[in-house]
Amino acid sequence: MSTRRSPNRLELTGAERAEVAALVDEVGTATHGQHWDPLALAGSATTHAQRLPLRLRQFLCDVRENEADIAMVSNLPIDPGLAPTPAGWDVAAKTGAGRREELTLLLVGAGLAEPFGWANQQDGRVVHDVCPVPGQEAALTSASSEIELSLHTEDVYHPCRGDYVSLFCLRNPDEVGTTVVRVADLEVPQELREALRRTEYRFYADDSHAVGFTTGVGPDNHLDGRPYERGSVLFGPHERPYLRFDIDFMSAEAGSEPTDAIHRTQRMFGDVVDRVALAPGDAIFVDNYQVVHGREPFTPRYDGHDRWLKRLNLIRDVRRIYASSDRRNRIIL
Ligand SMILES: O=C(O)CCC(=O)C(=O)O
Ligand SMILES: [Fe+2]
Repeated sequence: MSTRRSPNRLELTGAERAEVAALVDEVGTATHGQHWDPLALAGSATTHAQRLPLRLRQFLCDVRENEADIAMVSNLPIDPGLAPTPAGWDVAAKTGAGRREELTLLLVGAGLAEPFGWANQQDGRVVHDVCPVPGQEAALTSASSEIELSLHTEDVYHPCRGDYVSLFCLRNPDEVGTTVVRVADLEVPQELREALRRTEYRFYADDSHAVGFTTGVGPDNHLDGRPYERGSVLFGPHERPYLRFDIDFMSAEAGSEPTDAIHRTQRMFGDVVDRVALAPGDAIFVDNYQVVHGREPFTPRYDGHDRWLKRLNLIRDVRRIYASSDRRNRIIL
């Protein structure tokens, strides 16, 4: 890992790692045996998480209470017989590649907040796979590789977007960096701050949700036809504001002050961007209200040894999802 400013970090001891591995195996066997049902597991993960090592639970509570913007847990268990990196999330879903690690992330994540998913993302899976996919090298999703994934708020368009996005690293042989910008590191001039608090920005569904809507073609109207929400870029407490941003999936009226503010903000990111090269066994918890994240470009291998992360979205109160729906389900439709 290399960072300009180190995040809150807890490195598990060998004994703690073994405790986590034993809990994962016990929960995996006791609750489901051969039948893999992460959605049901997500519903009981908070209870199971109470049996994680005490130091880990305290660390996660501290992160939550103090609104730490980035937190990292290292030395989590990885199965020595881990499957080759799959060629996409659908392959992982079919073959069960990295299931034990999915459960590890579910349990540790549930120590911080509540797991949830999206019906139109990775087929409604709760834990996602992030790996390079042949043919998607230049996509605007986490399946990309050869282009930079621009700094973004996860699921920027949605009022129930995660409070945290968590990424658990299973492989990262070329030490490819996850990029991060903390809102706390931005020195935003007063007039720009005011422009960013205006509420006329549009935030659109990104390409990972691109199911069930047709979009315009071409760089200028690729957002046409997508669901969007209006809102501000900066919001919340003045002394510690929250941020919502994704240059690829937001807009404001052409030629307006907000459009200028979007581009100024994107340029400011360049001055304070940091990188974290996750190593196997690292799980990072990125506060999706205080940090935008992305990824450096890399050359995919497609030989089973590629970079591979498991990803889990976490919300502080899953009832916000129930209340915005007519079903008691943690998968957002
Ligand atoms: O690959 C990464 O490091 C981050 C990808 C990403 O933005 C995501 O999975 O949400
Ligand atoms: Fe992301």
